[in-house]
Amino acid sequence: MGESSPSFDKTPRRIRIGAAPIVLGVLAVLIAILAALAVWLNPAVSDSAVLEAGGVITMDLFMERHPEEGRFLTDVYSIDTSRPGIYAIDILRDGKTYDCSLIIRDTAAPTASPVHVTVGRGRAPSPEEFVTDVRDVTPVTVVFDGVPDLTAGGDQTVGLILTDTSGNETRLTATLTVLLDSVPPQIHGARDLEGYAMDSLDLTTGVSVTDDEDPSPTLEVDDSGVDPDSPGVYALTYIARDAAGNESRITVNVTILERPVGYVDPRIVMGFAEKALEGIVNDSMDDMDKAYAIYRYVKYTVAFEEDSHKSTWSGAAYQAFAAGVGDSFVHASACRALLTAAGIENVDITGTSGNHWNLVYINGGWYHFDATPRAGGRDNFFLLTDAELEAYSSTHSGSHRFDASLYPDRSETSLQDAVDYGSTVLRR
Ligand SMILES: [Ca+2]
Ligand SMILES: [Ca+2]
Repeated sequence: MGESSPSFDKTPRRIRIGAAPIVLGVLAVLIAILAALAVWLNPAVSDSAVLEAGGVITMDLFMERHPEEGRFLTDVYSIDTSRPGIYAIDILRDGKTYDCSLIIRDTAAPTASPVHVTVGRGRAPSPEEFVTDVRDVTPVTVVFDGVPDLTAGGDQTVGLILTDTSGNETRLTATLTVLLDSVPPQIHGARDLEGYAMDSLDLTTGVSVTDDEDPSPTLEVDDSGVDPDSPGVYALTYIARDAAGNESRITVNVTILERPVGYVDPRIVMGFAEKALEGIVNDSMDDMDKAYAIYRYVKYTVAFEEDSHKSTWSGAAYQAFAAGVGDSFVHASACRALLTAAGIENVDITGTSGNHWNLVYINGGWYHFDATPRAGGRDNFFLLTDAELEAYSSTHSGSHRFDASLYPDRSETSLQDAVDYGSTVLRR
């Protein structure tokens, strides 16, 4: 039995010699499969990639290794990456073309800042009014999260939902203030206006607005229908609004006049008047002192001559300041400029004989004021009552008769005790 051992030993040796190439072949196949599997699991070019909306398409989305070796055959710059979707992209690498897909996803929710909204009764605000600075790569819709209560006055919190086209949501809150004021504001002092072509019209002096609730209602002037350079009659509208949105309107006529020959811009005249005032009044004077200084200034520096620019008061006043001579219209117009510059209310008055002088408001009443010098210079007309003026007028051919109904009511209290016409100052 022991002799049979050698033949027993040879048999497995033959088997081992013959099996070696098979094992190697199997290993080679296995390696090849593993290699193919590795390439399949981790290809040189991925057949799909994902990009967040708004991003930039780059080769490394498709190739982990050596993206510089790839080239886009598709014009990727023509793809709007703000639009989610699946896009076909061809890539060339190592002479081979790969058909790939780019998936653009929007996973970022919108961002925005809340806005405090104030409305009056009866106006329903839109949800969009409550947000500003809305950001997202896709369009965003805004809706209320619950309906605001427009019947409740005061502040309330309003919920808002912002949604992008991919369904990403952002919720935020804002404050809504509802004003229950329903009374429109009142406009005061609106009146018809008149001016000369090419001048800037002062549209708001003397016009004011008040409201029952709003401490600072707005005043708007709609002068879009006024052509200030062309003579004509135009409509101008004052529009007042309170915070609750209540509105009131007053429309007035603006008459633009042709500039007469020799027309002088009133602002030029007021410039002369302010300069003259500097030399004759000071802060220690009251209105009556100032009026007296103006009276004497015009009476003694503007000589009398039967000549004036009759067309406009500003032209006549200009003649007084520039030429220092003129008739009663020139004197009264110079007084108007000086009194106005001094802040003293005054009104032009024209007598039935064509004589001109002023009414001034002093010590709570209106008085006659006529600084036109008369022959001899002895006649004086500083703050006269109707009776005092008539005493002169009746003995001088009715020089100062006038239609009393056209002017403010005059005071009947004489101020003449204060006046010494020989003195440069009043008795006080
Ligand atoms: Ca988004
Ligand atoms: Ca109101």
